[in-house]
Amino acid sequence: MDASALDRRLQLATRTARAAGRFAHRLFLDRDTLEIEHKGPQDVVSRADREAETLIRRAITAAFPRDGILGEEEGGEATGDGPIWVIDPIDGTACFLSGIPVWCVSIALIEAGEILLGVIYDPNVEELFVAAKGRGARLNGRPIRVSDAASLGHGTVGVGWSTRVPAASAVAVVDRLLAAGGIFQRNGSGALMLAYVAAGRLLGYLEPHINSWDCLAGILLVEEAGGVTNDFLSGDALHTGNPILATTPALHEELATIGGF
Ligand code: LIP
Repeated sequence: MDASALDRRLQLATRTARAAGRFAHRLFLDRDTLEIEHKGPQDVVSRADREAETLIRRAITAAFPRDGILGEEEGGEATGDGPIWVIDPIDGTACFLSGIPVWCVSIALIEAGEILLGVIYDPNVEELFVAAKGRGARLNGRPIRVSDAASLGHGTVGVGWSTRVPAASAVAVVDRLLAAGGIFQRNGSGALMLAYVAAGRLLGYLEPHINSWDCLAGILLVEEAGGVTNDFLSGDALHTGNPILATTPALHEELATIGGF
C-alpha cells in the first residue's frame, strides 16, 4: 500500500475510533437500558457492541468499499492479500457492562499478513493510541516508548485469561511470574493492556489465547514503540486466535519462558 493510501486509512481509523468510542460511551453512561446477553461463561455482549461495530463498518465501507472487514460481532471471512480491517467495537465488554470504565475501541488494518495500522481509543479518559507501520507510536499525538525497566521486579505485567483456555494455563503463568519477582494485573481488555505496554505503563502482556480483533492494533503499537511480540499471526490466527506475548527487548527472554513460549 502506498503512503497516500495508508494516510487516508489512518485518518479514517482515528476519526472512526473516536466516533465509535463516543457513541459507546453515551451507551455506557446509560447502560441500565442495555440488556446483557450471555454468549457463555464470562462472555457477555449487548446491543452497544453490535451498534458500535455497525458504525465502524459503515464508515469503512463508505470510504473504502473494496477493503475487507473482520469484526468481533459480525465476523467476516477475511482472506486474500488486500487491505483487511480487524475491529473490536468494545474491547473490555465485561467491564463496560459492569459499569467499570476500562474498555476501548480497537481498529487495526492488515495487508498481505502485515499489520499496517493500529488505533485504540479509550473514551473514558480521552486517550487515543495510534501507530502506523514504520512511523512510531503515539498517545494523544505524543511519541510513546515501552518501559526501560531492567527487571520484572520494577513493574507490572498484564496477564489475560478467558474461558477459551483451561484455568491451569493462566495459573501457571501467574505462578511463574510471581516466583520471578513480578506482579500481575488483569483488566479485561487485551487491547488496552497492549496499549499500556506500548506506553511504558506495563512491562509486558501475556495471554494464553486471544482473538485477532482484541490484539492486532495493540501489537503494532508495541512494535512501533520499541517492544517485541511473538508471531501472533502465524497459522489462521486472524480467524482462530493465538497466544500473545508483548514486552520490552530487555525482558523478552524471561517473559517468554514465564509465558511458556
Ligand atoms: C476481551 C479481551 C481480553 C480477554 C477477555 C475478552 P472482549 O475481549 O480483550 O484479552 O481476556 O476474555 O475476550 O470480549 O471484551 O472484546
